[in-house]
Amino acid sequence: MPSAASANDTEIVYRSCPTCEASCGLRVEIDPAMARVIRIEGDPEDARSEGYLCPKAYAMKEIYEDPERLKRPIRKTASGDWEEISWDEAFDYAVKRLSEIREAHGANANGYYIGNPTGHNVGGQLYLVPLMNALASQRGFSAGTMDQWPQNVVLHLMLGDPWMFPIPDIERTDFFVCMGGNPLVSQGSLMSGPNAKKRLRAIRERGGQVVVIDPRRTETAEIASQHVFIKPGSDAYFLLSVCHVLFEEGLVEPGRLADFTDGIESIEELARDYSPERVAAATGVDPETTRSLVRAFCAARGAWYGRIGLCTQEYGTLASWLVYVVNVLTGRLDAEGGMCFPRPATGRFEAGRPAEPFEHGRYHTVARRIPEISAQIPCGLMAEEIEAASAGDERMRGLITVMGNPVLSAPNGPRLAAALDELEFMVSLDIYLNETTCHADLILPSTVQLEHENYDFLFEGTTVHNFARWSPRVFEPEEGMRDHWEILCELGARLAGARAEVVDDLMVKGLLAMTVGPGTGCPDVSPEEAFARLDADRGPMRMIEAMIRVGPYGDRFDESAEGLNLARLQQAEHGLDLGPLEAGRLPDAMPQARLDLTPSYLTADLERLAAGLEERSREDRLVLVGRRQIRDMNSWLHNLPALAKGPNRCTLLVHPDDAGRLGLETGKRARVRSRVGEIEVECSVSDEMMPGVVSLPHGFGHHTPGTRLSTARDLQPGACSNDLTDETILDVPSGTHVANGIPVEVSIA
Ligand SMILES: Nc1nc2c(c(=O)[nH]1)N[C@H]1C(S)=C(S)[C@@H](COP(=O)(O)OP(=O)(O)OC[C@H]3O[C@@H](n4cnc5c(=O)[nH]c(N)nc54)[C@H](O)[C@@H]3O)O[C@H]1N2
Ligand SMILES: Nc1nc2c(c(=O)[nH]1)N[C@H]1C(S)=C(S)[C@@H](COP(=O)(O)OP(=O)(O)OC[C@H]3O[C@@H](n4cnc5c(=O)[nH]c(N)nc54)[C@H](O)[C@@H]3O)O[C@H]1N2
Ligand code: SF4
Ligand SMILES: [Mo]
Repeated sequence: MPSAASANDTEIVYRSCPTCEASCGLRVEIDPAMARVIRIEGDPEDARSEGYLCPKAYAMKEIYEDPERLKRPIRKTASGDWEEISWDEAFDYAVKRLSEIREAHGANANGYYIGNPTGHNVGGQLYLVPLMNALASQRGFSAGTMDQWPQNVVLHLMLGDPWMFPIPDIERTDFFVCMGGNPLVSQGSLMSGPNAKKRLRAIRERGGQVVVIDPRRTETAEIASQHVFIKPGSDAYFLLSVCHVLFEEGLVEPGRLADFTDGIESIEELARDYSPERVAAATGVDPETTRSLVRAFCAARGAWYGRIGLCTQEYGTLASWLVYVVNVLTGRLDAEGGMCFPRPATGRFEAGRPAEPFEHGRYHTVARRIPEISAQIPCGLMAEEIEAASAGDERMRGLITVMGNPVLSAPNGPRLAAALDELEFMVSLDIYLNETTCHADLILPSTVQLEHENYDFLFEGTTVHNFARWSPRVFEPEEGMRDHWEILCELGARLAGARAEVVDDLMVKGLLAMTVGPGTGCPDVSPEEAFARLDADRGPMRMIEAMIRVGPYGDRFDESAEGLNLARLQQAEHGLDLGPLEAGRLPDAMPQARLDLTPSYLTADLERLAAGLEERSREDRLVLVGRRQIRDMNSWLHNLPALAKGPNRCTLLVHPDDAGRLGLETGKRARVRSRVGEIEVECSVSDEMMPGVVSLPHGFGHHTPGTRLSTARDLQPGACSNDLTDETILDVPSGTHVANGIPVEVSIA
């Protein structure tokens, strides 16, 4: 609740911004009587963000005020209009239709797609469980297969935990290598930390170096010590050449990692054929540049980092794996100033948790027999799994989308949009009637950020500096609105024939049964006692309380002790600073006893890589990569005037040489064509691109009739880059789509 009164009957509320991973601390000035936001500023007392904020901080205000956001369940009528219905009717309708489909065609006839904002909403994340359990469908899709899935696969195999990401210790590193990420704009992904610019500048100010390896001279490259162009999709070759040099020049020094790591020596053999000279034609990187980079990295206290440009490419798993390999060979994993493991207050990365086996291929898609990987199916295959022409009787007939807009964000959107209309039933948990949800039969909207409390759950596990942060609800939602977790829990419970309160209690009790009582780290309290002592009401904060009290900083259910509990968390209105990243957390913090540097599941893919080298060395095709911009967040902030105003942002960047050859000019329109589609966009000629590479942001293309996104349509309609993304090309071991390095033809429109 509002914490401090000031003059003019306004109040100041401190909370974090849930829009991107950085989770900046904000100071929100409100008029409580009018339920209005007066201004949003950075919170100077937040130790992580120190007053920083980006233009997207205003999204919280503008989403809250957006007249087009949905507040009540709406159902599509027979004539295609929408009618508001009560929550009870809405849940009944969804449960009836999904159950009918399941009874007639089995559990797999229903499927689900989970979108990105789930990770920014603690209730959204935790309460997927009852819904998933109740659906019991193998048809699970998420934005992860357009994102970090290769990294999950690699970490699962190497450490035993797919979610324990090593994060660059950028506060202490002296040499930061950044591949396939643009933290100045994204604010760091899997290196969550506000004000990436200041943090990266600080490396250089203390005499260190920042090296960016990217097919575009990005905003991050502009402030780096060195920028190296690399051909899209060739990073695995390049990283093998880095390993080659490390062995050739006697620079392999894993240090203490050698005590619990298997496979270090095998890398020498695997990298033998990949000298910098041999891969130069494929990567476009001059061999001497590679060699001097490797030497300089080894001479400093470095962190080698790779992000989405390395994931959503043809060899995404190998490239992601090799980044970790380089850090292990040089002793930089789990070392100060290297790649470290955060220590979340919820205790997710503590010693003693069991390793879950990596599973894949337990079932396959119907249309083209593509295997599941850790229960994920590539999201771009949704269309062919729905189409009767592709999947026949075993097709997907019912779909739940949760905070996702796959028609714009997943590959080959037009095919998906058409397929969605073949579904027998579709329900979307979303706040907008957008390009995806307009195909639904029912939309269930939640409260928005300022109307519910939050805890930065996912990103305390990916942060560059340990912290814990609770955010209060700023405004009471209007009568009859529901939080996202309530919708998930109710839907899951009703599908299972249970009551939501019972399901909610069982979730907490199930958690406590594993974490307190004899044989646990909290042996003196029984699960029943612990449950009775929880302060929070039902819902996600009760789950978080149960976690933090037994976590590494917790009070172990002893209120007289010093440790963290709900009250102490909530009192820390600027967030709790839990110190810099710790080194030396391995091997204890990983569920596997030993770190497996060369899992055969990964090394098997080296054959595919080897087979592609010759063609890559020869080719001179034009390829498309993505581009994030500070005012966008994937597809969904374009309906907010403060963020959508200004010039057209959906422009195609083209190198002057390519532009000259193709007759393109800045401001002129270009036609971009791929195997699957064609769009028209405005050009911008710039030598920030590598010759042969063009760049286009994703998440645009707001012109679908029947949506309620008038601001987006008027101010930033753009065109959708994923109309060009070929859904059939996959990074094989992870089943991740290739959104970077798409072959395209460009001509004057
Ligand atoms: N070409 C290309 N495509 C890409 C990428 C790329 O780099 N290039 N990046 C990929 C990545 S990394 C990601 S994460 C995905 C994102 O893919 P998605 O998650 O599918 O797409 P978003 O655009 O983030 O859509 C978010 C949806 O959540 C809804 N929403 C937002 N807040 C709330 C809320 O509080 N409650 C409810 N109920 N709904 C809410 C919005 O209305 C919107 O419909 O896109 C991927 N697509
Ligand atoms: N402003 C803003 N911030 C965001 C988002 C947003 O949409 N807007 N999205 C959020 C989400 S969901 C995510 S997942 C993160 C992603 O965060 P980042 O990983 O930092 O994402 P990008 O800014 O897309 O940076 C990807 C970079 O990879 C480069 N690249 C493309 N192909 C290749 C390649 O083959 N090799 C190499 N070496 N580089 C390549 C691109 O040129 C680009 O500079 O950002 C988050 N933050
Ligand atoms: S950088 Fe991210 S967390 Fe910080 S204000 Fe911008 S959108 Fe919010
Ligand atoms: Mo993402």
